[in-house]
Amino acid sequence: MKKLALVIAVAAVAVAGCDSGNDKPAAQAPAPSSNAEVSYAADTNDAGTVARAETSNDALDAEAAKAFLDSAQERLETMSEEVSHASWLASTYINVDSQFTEALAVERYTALAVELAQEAAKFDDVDLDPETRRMLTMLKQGLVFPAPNDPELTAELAQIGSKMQGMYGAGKYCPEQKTKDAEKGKCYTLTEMGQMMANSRDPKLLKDLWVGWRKVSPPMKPLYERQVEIGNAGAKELGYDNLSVMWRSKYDMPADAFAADMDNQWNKVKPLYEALHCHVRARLNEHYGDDVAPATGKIPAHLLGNMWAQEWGNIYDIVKDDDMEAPYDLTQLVVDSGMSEQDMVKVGEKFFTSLGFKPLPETFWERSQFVQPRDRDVVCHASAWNLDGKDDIRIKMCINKTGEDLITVHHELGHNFYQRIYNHQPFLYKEGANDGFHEAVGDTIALSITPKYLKEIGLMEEIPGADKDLGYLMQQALDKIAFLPFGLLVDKWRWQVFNGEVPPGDYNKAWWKLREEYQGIQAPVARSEANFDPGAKYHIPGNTPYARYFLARIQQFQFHRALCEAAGETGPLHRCSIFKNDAAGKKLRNMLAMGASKPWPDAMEALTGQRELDASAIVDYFEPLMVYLQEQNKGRDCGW
Ligand code: X8Z
Ligand code: ZN
Repeated sequence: MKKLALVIAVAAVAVAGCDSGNDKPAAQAPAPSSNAEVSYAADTNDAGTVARAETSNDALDAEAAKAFLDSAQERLETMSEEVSHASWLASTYINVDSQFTEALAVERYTALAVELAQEAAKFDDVDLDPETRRMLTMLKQGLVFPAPNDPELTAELAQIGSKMQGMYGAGKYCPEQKTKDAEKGKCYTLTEMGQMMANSRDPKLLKDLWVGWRKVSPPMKPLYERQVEIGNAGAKELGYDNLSVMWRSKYDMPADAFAADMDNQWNKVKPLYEALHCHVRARLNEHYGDDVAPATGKIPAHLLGNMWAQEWGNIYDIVKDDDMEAPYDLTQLVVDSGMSEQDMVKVGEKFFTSLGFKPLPETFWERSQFVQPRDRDVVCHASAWNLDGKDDIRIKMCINKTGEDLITVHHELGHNFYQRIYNHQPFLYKEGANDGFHEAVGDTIALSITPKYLKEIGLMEEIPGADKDLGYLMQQALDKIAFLPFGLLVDKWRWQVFNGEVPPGDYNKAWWKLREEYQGIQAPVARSEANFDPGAKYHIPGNTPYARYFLARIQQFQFHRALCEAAGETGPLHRCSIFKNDAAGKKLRNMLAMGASKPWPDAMEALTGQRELDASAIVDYFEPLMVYLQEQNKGRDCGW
């Protein structure tokens, strides 16, 4: 998700109008939990006044911590609502005024959040109950890019954020050559270029668009460099070695253990990726020939149907066997049904309400952005927002009538339904169990968009036979499996940048090293440090951490498996749909309502019975495809 980057960038989620707690004196705060009281009682006898004073100080500190948290949450809640509205404007009307307003709001919010985070650190040595300790820790970790305690740097950081976001959102490319599919003199938005990357099979145009879009980012490089510098200084003031450590510390385990778990999960799914890569490369070679798509080595990044080569579902037609008919073409179904962009969102809403979620509020329909406005620049990258921490939920998209966007609609709605179902939690817990959970909800639902489901909602007439399953799995793998190394490497790059391992002079080189190593792809033209290719991916200028998407790809299959079990489905996982299933709905709703109130393994356990990430679910789901790929790859020289 991108819960508005800037709110993500500064803290939890936007909320408003909490009831009380601000100036509550410590004595009126809720009673501190056991620790302080027990030790007070135990120490009163002969230790006399000293012990009494010490323990009562402890008790006072515990109470002070709670009072502080009450007040901090109320202040953040109020101010985050202000930031949300300013950021919504800046994302839906990109101009100097909206950017100015947003930067000012972010600056104020960041200053407050930093002040409170530093205040929270004063309780580090106080003996506190686990709940209070957890909240204080979350308060310290709430910022994505903390500023140091310096008004000028805080303002500079906020301005850089708004500026880069605006540069990305307003980015366009105007081809210099006329080609079959592109006109000379016309300027294309990223959304339009994305469609052309998906549908064109003209390698010349694909390369031109690939190179052209990346002209948006070199001017961002000095800004990014500075942003990292200031953010690192902010992280240090909060007690972290650097931003890399801070970013990796948000998963209820030590930072290095988190990075190790990511690698561990990757190693489990890597054979699947390597098999897919090998097969796709062979098919591209058959389609384009040696000059454009060599049979060995790394795949040229412009041929995979996506601007970043992160999901490959758009080249299904090139990859499939002649007789590998997919059970459906989702884009065709959307187009044939004649549905509008808003209807696509209604389809998504219906799935959630079938699981017992409350329908979306009227304001959602009034305030969301579904289509790209014709007369102004907006940030088209899909996102889901909760502006007031209650019911002012919205999505912001530039929807195309495609299967890909129907899935993205479900993804975004997953964020909104999650945000709404935990909106009774205190401010600091109005978050996903971790950010991977947030990204996984809508995707989990979308795994239930099976032929059986599509027939049930009237989009398909017949449920195809099992002979179409392989085509379905191939389509799914081209998106889900192809994404995994990309999901992993984006933050590997940022972590190296943050901890200084990669200096600014090597930004682009390090990016391509990771792209080549993990994805086995390569740039279609020579790159240098005059380019800043990471900046051409939304989440870099948008400051949205990316490890969450990798986690979500693993988790969503775990969630899907558990929900299908709850629904009593016994067939293959790829044929299971939980549409209208009460038991599955209840399980999902209960877990989501926890928000971030418990460490994520508790939430995972509530839904799946497991306390850990488990890649076996995704591996099992694709097992029949893996058998097919291994057969196909016999005699091929796989790897890169
Ligand atoms: O950014 C997104 C969502 C919004 S949170 C559309 N995604 C990542 C991306 O587009 O790069 C979803 C999949 C990965
Ligand atoms: Zn998302």
